[in-house]
Amino acid sequence: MSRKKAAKGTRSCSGRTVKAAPSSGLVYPSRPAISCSCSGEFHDVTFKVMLVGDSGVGKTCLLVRFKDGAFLAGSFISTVGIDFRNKVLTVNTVKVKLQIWDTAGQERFRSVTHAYYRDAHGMIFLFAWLTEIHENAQQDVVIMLLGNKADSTHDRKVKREEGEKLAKEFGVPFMETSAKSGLNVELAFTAVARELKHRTMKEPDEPKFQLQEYIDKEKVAGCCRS
Ligand SMILES: Nc1nc2c(ncn2[C@@H]2O[C@H](COP(=O)(O)OP(=O)(O)OP(=O)(O)O)[C@@H](O)[C@H]2O)c(=O)[nH]1
Ligand SMILES: [Mg+2]
Repeated sequence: MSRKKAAKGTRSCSGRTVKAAPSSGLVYPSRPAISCSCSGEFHDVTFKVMLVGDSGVGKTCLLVRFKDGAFLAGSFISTVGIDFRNKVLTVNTVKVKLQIWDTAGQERFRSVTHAYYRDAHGMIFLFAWLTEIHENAQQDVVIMLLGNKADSTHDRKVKREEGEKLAKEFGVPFMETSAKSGLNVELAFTAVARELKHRTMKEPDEPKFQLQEYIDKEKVAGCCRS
């Protein structure tokens, strides 16, 4: 397998303790725990996926929507440093654990969060940081671009067409999401899990998983109500 090694067959629970950044030795607790990521659920394979993007684009909300099915309304509490949650998905009978890292978008944390990119298997970008993908990520990392806040014309900063253009330029898949309504949130993470699982556990005669095709088939078009 050409991929970076994924941890296989563990039953252990990694807990919610945030690891120190490899280069800085710092530990950054984030907003108070909403639920414990320690499910202890059995899984066959684990992948590390990063959520990256400017402050306020909705990374934490997207993760909470995916993990807990809820929307964090109310005042915006910016993430401090980095945090992670685990979620186990079933992909063709294989239990895939995604360890999803929620990075802080604020400039002052970038050196800390960059340290975590290196061993990531997947990266989900919520606009704006695409140039950094190629500087910091491994060659074979799975990348996806999301335009979040598709529920609102007021809050979203980038139009769908701009997102599509940007994604085309960088050759990465793109879709619109909304942490608020839940639009395409499950799909975004599932698509990354499927691609990673396929790359890692591909049968010799199995056709290549087409990530963009899968997204195009499954995604729901965004709407513009606020
Ligand atoms: N309308 C709308 N608002 C959203 C959506 N996702 C997030 N928000 C709001 O956007 C603000 C920022 O959301 P966060 O998820 O905390 O942003 P973040 O990207 O984690 O920001 P940092 O932690 O600073 O990097 C909050 O006020 C959310 O309520 C969405 O899909 N639709
Ligand atoms: Mg955040």
